[in-house]
Amino acid sequence: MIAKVSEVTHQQVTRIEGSLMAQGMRFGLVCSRFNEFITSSLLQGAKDALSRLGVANSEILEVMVPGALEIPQAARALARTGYCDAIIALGAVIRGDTAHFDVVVNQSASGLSAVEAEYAIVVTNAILTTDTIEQAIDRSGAKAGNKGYEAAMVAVEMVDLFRKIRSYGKGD
Ligand code: INI
Repeated sequence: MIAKVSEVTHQQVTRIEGSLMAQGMRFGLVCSRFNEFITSSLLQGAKDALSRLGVANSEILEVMVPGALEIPQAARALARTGYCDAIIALGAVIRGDTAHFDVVVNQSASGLSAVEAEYAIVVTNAILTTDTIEQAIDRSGAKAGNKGYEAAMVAVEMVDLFRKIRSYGKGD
């Protein structure tokens, strides 16, 4: 006889999700000085988020670089040290300012992805790419939130998620 659907029991699918528990995590903040009036707010936002989540200043390394193009270079050097669980990239590329906007945007993003892939480390990207200064202001703490704050929150969640996923591995 075919069982009625109501009689069939299914094991629940296991869902894994990162939480915002930042205990035992260390972070690298890599921030560019170009458009510093924007990037300083992103940096402050990232530090505020980590502080809210209980991360002590002693667990944070803040690395300053000239421009967004240098962010992946410093991120790579930092990843190589093995010091941190996550790197948070903070910068501002504004189209109005630069003829090589596309170069800076593409190289900074692809450079960060390469670091993430090569070192299997969490890298979150709060390098703003905007058409105008107003848009950059909006995304660094005005109308559209603070992308530095968000990137730090995402970094904590992803480190925790990777730890949980790793716990399903075979230990090799
Ligand atoms: N760097 C930025 O972070 N934002 C910009 O908007 C920008 N503009 O406008 O050119 C910029 N340029 C500098 C670049 O990141 C490098 O520092 C420079 O090319 C030296 O390598």
